[in-house]
Order: sequence, then structure tokens, then C-alpha cells
Amino acid sequence: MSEQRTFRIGTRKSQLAMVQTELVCSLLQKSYPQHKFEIVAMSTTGDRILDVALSKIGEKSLFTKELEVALEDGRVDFVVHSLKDLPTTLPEGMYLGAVLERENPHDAVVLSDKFKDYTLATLPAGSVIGTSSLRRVAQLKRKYPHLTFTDVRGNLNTRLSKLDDPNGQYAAIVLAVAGLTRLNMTHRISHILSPSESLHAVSQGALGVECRENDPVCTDLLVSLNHPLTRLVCTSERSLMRTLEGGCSVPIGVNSSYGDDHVLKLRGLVASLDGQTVVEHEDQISVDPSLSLESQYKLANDLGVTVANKLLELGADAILKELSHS
Ligand code: DPM
Repeated sequence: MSEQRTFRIGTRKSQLAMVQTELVCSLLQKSYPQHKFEIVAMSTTGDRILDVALSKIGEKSLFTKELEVALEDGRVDFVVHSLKDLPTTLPEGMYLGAVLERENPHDAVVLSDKFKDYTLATLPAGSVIGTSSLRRVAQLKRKYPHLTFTDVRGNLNTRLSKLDDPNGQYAAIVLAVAGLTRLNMTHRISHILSPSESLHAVSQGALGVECRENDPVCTDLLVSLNHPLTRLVCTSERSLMRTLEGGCSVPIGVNSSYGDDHVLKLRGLVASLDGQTVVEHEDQISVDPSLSLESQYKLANDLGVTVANKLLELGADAILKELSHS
């Protein structure tokens, strides 16, 4: 490889973002010992506005915009994101150079100590569940109508300390398994939600590394981090979301898999905010592993479009229209 260079990796400052970026940094360092990799931590709008529900801030790139500006200006060479926070359409000139192997993509319930022997089904009526995810609220309200759902914002540690506060209001909070796992807090998980309780968010549990499209040195370096299987399933999920034009203000859940039979499956769900109206659809496509990765991703993209269009036909368009007026 070429002469020694220093590459800068942009990230948010939260503990989870830092852990994820340190992982990417050490993988790059291992693959390219001749180069130096430095982490540059920044705050984003989503980190600064803590008193407003995520879905009400009304901006799709809440956690990514400032990082992408730094990438564009050349202050950093790569940016590490939780792929679920990265909008499905990247700004002009930006490229998703790698998608890393996915962690468990599901949601987890963390019960407060007071209710540790309960489940969402057995918690007393009116128990307060903390989550700012419209997706989780819509799906869980439908399944567990006796519970009350309230926003909880802040980083993972803040949320857990709100749950642990003896004078706090929450009986439980719902978080991604992946975030808790990366912070070595799986012992806090009471139950992992099944797909029939909560379909996960698009790309939940996967990390994405963004770089400048016209930077061949960086795009080349990232190839070694890419996990083709994760990218295949996440491409279908992101394509579904892009076709529905949904961001974090729309309750969209998915589930996807690619098996030994070479069949890529994608299930999608769109729900109204109160969980009363739900449309769901699943479809599949055969993806020959001897095709080029680009051709495989193209097929995954097509599957996302197909499932999204079917969802729209089944009534998702009416749900989305109603949401855009609320
Ligand atoms: C997005 C959502 C949430 C984050 C909405 C959703 C959850 C907000 C909340 C788009 N981004 O999931 O329906 O819990 O109130 C976020 C987390 C992770 C990445 C934390 C979490 C870690 C897991 C991962 C916040 N972004 O979901 O518990 O890497 O997927």
C-alpha cells in the first residue's frame, strides 16, 4: 500500500458512538498497520436537543448532519454511524463505504427492579413504559393496550438511570439489544421482544461507515470492513424505507433474512401512531451468491421497493398521509 497517512474518523460523543467508532478504528488499524487512525468526536443536533421527542424535531439527519459537513469539509475522512440513524438517501457526494456485521437486531425490555418478575403482558394496568420510538409505541400499544407509553430521551446511561431512580415513573424501558450489547450491559435485558411483538427498525444493530464518494483511497480502505450478508439484508430494509419516504417520525418495522437456500426475505410493517391500523407484508427474492456483490445489492434493493409498494397498496399510503398532517 501507499505511503503512511493519518486518517480521521468522525463520530458523535455519546458513549455508544465512541465504543462503535473505537471498534471501527481498531479494525482499520489492524488491517492497515502502516497508517494512523484518529477519532474526532462531535456533538450533533440530536445530542443537543434533549427535551423534545425525537419524532417532533422533524429532521431526518438529526444525528448525522454535523458529521457529514465535517466529512465534506475534509475535517474527517470517515464517519461511523449506527446505520439506523443514517438517512436512506445520502447527501450528494457521500458514499456508504462499509456496513459492518450486524449485532442482534431486536428490541429489548429492561424492567425496573420493582417489577423484575413481570413481563409486558403481566405488568399492572397503567404501568409507564419509556421509549421515544414511535415504532415501538405503535406495535406495543396494539399488543399490550393496558400499558402507558412515555418519551424517554438521553443516552443509554441516562435512560437506565431514569429507570433506576426509585422516585422515577418508569416500570420499564425499551431499547435496542445491540446498543446494550456493545456497552456490555446485556445483564440489564429482562426480555428480548419477538418479531410478533415488535419488528425492529430498519438497519437496527448494524454500523455504517460513510466516506466521500470521490475519495478512492478511503473507499478502498473500507472494503475490508464490509460484511456482505449484513449489507445485503440492510440494503433491502433501507430500500423499503426510502420507497416509503419514512424517517424516525414514521412507525415502520422490518425483519429480514438470507438463508442457505439463497432466498432473501423481507417483512415490513407500517402502523398508525395509536397502533390501531397496521399493514404488514412479506416477500422474497432468490439471490444467487455467485453474482457480483453489486448485482446482489441491486436485487435486495428491488425487493425493498416491491415490499414497500405492496404496503402502500395495502393502506400504508393512507397511514403515511395522516402522519404527515399530525
Ligand atoms: C432511531 C430510533 C431510536 C434511535 C427509532 C426506532 C430509538 C429511540 C428511543 C432511528 N434511532 O428505533 O424506532 O429508543 O427512544 C439509537 C439506538 C441505537 C442506534 C438506541 C436504541 C443503538 C442500536 C443500533 C436511537 N440509534 O434504539 O435503543 O445500533 O441499532
